[in-house]
Order: sequence, then structure tokens, then C-alpha cells
Amino acid sequence: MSEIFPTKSRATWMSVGYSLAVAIFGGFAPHIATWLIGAAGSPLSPTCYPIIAAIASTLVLYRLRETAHTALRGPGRCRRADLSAAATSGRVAGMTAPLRLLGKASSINVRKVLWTCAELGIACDREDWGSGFRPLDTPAFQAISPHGLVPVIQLADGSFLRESNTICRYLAAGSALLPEGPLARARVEQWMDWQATELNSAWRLPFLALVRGDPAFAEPRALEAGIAAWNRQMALLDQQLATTGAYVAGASFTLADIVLGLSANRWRMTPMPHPALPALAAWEARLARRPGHRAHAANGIP
Ligand SMILES: N[C@@H](CCC(=O)N[C@@H](CS)C(=O)NCC(=O)O)C(=O)O
Repeated sequence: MSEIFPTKSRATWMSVGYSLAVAIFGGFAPHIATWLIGAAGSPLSPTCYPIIAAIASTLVLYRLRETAHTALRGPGRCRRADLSAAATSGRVAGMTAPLRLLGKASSINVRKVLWTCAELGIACDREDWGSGFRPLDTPAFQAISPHGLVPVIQLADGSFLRESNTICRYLAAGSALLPEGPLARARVEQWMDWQATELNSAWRLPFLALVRGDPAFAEPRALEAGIAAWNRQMALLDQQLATTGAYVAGASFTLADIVLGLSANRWRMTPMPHPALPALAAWEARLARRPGHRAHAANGIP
């Protein structure tokens, strides 16, 4: 019954519901029983009272959905209950439990998956693959993913899945991070796709020049134009956040906030002029309250 209520407040509402039911229906039980005996003239008539209560409870229980192996309702956190469920069965069909994730923890795309796992309470077994660790241009990794990039996850049937945003969508299916209705879901995905295309392209040059120190990208005029283009894209995000006043796709935290939260962290940490973007700054402060953001996004790595 506790699952009727949002995760954050279920203990409160269960206690209120239980106490009110005991006080009202239990407290008046002797009076109602006496009245029933008097009205019906039979000492058995008080049994109608629990029978009616049982019918009402059955009708409510009948309407409840099975929630096993789905994320708890309400704002996502790394939750113990989810973790144990995920560790034994996986939260979506085909998933290994714990999830086998290939990719170094410093990669911005691997961090999307790690933050998503933290939000959903998915136990994750990560292996270090990528530059500085096990190489991606070997036959061993090519057999896993010919694209030669991380992250990659392994599924229960032994096959692999790549593309960070796709992996996040797969893991979050059926949870509050990815709404089920086609339009609500599309509103999340349009921002995820924008992150993977326009925004990603905009940061490449300034990031490689200013963070990686790659001289191939350091030509001053090209760099200036690159910084302006990146800032213009971030201003679009700021505009959207000013409209929602909360999260990227609306009032609730979704996968769009995860993938763009990582982008925003990279933007902040790149040493270049940053225009004041107040709605974006307020959103970053909102994200900073989430353990997954602290562990995998704003963790000192651009
Ligand atoms: N579109 C891919 C891009 C993945 C990607 O660029 N991965 C980088 C790390 S962030 C990579 O594998 N680089 C090679 C390496 O680390 O050796 C995704 O979103 O998963």
C-alpha cells in the first residue's frame, strides 16, 4: 500500500492514513456495532461492518499496479531498495545485474551512464577502457564495438550496447527519468539529441584548445569564434531553463538534465569567458543537491 504514495512522503502518508482509519473507523466501531444490533435486531449484524471495509480495501488493492523492478517514484536518488532489486534481477529486460560497463570514469559519456545508474540505484561493475587504460583500437575491443569508443554496456545475452544517450535511455526506460507518454518523452529526447549534436560540436574546438592544450586548435580567431558559438548554445539552454523555471524538459528531473548537466560542468570548467546565464546557474545549484551530480558530474573533471 505504501507504493500508492510518492517515495519521499510515503511514510508520512501511510502513518496519517493508518492513524485516521484507526481513529475514525476503529474509534466508532462499538457505537456502530450497537446501532447495527439495534437496527437489525440480530447479534450477528456487526459483521457487516468489517465485510464492507474489506470490500472497499479489495477494490483499492485491485487497482494497484505491480511495481517490482521499476524505479521508486519521486525524485531519483541512489536508493537501497532499488539497488538490491537491480542487483538481483536488473531493472530492465536484458540487463546484466550488476551492470557491466566498459569505459574510464573520467569520460564525459561514461559519466552520463554512471550518473543515470546512481539515480536509478543500479549496481554497476565498471571496467577501465579507453586512453590511458585498456586500448580501444585492438581486435579485442573492436569485437565488442567496432566504433572504438566508450561507454559500452554488456547485456545478459552477451551482446553489447553503445552510445551513451542510448544506454541511458535503455536503463531509464519505465522510470521517472524518461516519461512514458510519446510527447513527454520526446520533450526529453529533443534536448538529449541537441546535446549529442549541436552542443557537442560547439564545444569541440575550445575544449581541445583550452583544456587539452592541443595546438592544432589554438588559432586565435578560430578559438574566439568557437568560444562565441559554445556560449550561444549555452544561452539557448539558459533560455529554456528560464521558461521551465526548474529542469530542462519541465518541472521534473529527467535524463535531459543528466546529459546536459555534464555538458554544463564542462562549459563551466573550461577556462574562457562565460556570460552570466542566471537560469542556468540556478539549475546548476538545483543539480548540485543530487549525490549523482556530485559524484559523476561536478567532480572536478571537465
Ligand atoms: N557518441 C558516443 C561518443 C563516445 C566518445 O566520444 N567516447 C570517448 C570518451 S568520452 C572515447 O571513447 N574516446 C576514446 C578513448 O577514450 O580512448 C557516445 O555518446 O557514447
